[in-house]
Amino acid sequence: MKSRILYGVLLMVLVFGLVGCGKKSAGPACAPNCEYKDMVVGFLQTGSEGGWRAANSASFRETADQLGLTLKFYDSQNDLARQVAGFHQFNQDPDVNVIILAALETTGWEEVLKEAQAAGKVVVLEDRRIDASEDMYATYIGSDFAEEGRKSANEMCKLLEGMAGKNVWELVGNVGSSAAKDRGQGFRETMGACGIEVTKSQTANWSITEGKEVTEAWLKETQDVQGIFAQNDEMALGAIEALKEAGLTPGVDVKILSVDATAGAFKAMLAGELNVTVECNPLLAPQVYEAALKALNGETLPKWIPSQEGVFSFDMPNLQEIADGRKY
Ligand code: GYE
Repeated sequence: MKSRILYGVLLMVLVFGLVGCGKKSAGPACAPNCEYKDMVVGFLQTGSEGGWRAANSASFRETADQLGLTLKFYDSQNDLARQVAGFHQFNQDPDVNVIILAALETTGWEEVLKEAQAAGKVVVLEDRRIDASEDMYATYIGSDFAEEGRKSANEMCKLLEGMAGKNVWELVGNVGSSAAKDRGQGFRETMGACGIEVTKSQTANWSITEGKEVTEAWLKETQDVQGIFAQNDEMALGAIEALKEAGLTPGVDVKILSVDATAGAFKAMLAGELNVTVECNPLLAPQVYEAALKALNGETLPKWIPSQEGVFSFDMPNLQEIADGRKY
């Protein structure tokens, strides 16, 4: 008798288990043999805030043409509400089977992610990570921003070696973004190794203009600063302008380090005004589209595929040659 009850229970678990696993909508008709030509991608880009972003957008546009997939490009104009609205729009679009998100901020995505899952859309995160359950997206492809912060602190320690004071000013990106949060965290984890103190820190929203304005205001308060850590190249270029207008020599009187390694940073390093730039690779589209196609065909992916990056300094002997060979 007991064995019959156990058998019945096991059978019910199996039946409800199979039915229950149908929570997600069925995949696309082409699966498991989808090709790039079958992909219709809704791409939610942050905006167009600087050189890194321009290179990132170009990577997605050019690679879409090369692979023959359909790209629906949505410019969120650096407005979070607009980016969420765009996500809703792609969830309602019957043609879109893949959504790629470069999230302006880490929070606020639960509703649209659930909507996408119910609609059977593949979601891939590029560039920026988000605070959401890993089962709500196929994978995240982007840099280890905390490692970029640690690299920045290590390089700043080298730049300030032997100096009595080690006061550093930090120009922060969009405060809600994973890039800003993690770079700041990584820098603070490592700066103590050489006695660096972050004496001023404020957002300049990734921009040249705000980088200059914030640095100008700080210089009116004090000139007791030995280094500036700018979380992207554009803010460093703004700080360089402010230092020059205050009669200081950037790269000499005040050491300057930034992140991204865009063309603007190489130009400033070649002029001796920027000391170091930590690379952050924007050319992510080939990896992202490949991962999206695998997910469309039902493959399970690692939840993070980190990009590989280097460090460049103004005193590298072949800096001009490196600059001439770069794509952005
Ligand atoms: O550093 C900055 C851009 O998310 C890594 O966003 C990207 C950052 C990059 O605005 O220049």
